[in-house]
Amino acid sequence: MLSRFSTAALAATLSLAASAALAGAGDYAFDPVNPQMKKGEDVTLAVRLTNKQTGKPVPDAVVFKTRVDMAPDGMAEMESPVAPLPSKEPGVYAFKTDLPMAGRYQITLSAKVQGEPETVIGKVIVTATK
Ligand SMILES: [Cu+2]
Repeated sequence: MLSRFSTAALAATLSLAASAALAGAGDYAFDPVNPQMKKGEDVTLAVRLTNKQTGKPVPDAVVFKTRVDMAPDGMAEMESPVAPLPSKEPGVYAFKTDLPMAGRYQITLSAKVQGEPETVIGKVIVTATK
């Protein structure tokens, strides 16, 4: 039978295990390099992937799915084509896309990070200006 103390210790152990399991994809954040940019065709959109625990950029991630649309302004159906561009800086991932009208665009990214079994999913918002 468990004493009150060992029950507490067990609970603590279980919650540690749970947070260790959760410490994964949520440890990474995508942020726009330029949160605001001019609208246009064939614009370069760059996002930075950071490890929130260390504050360091995360290089060599494989971004395998990217979607750009105007969901933040109620135009989720307004999707732009996206093509990857070579990275100029470790931890920065660049894409060629179209921002045809002024307003807010959401970039949804799915990435595989070295040593992280979970898929890292990021949503980044940039504003296109006239
Ligand atoms: Cu639109």
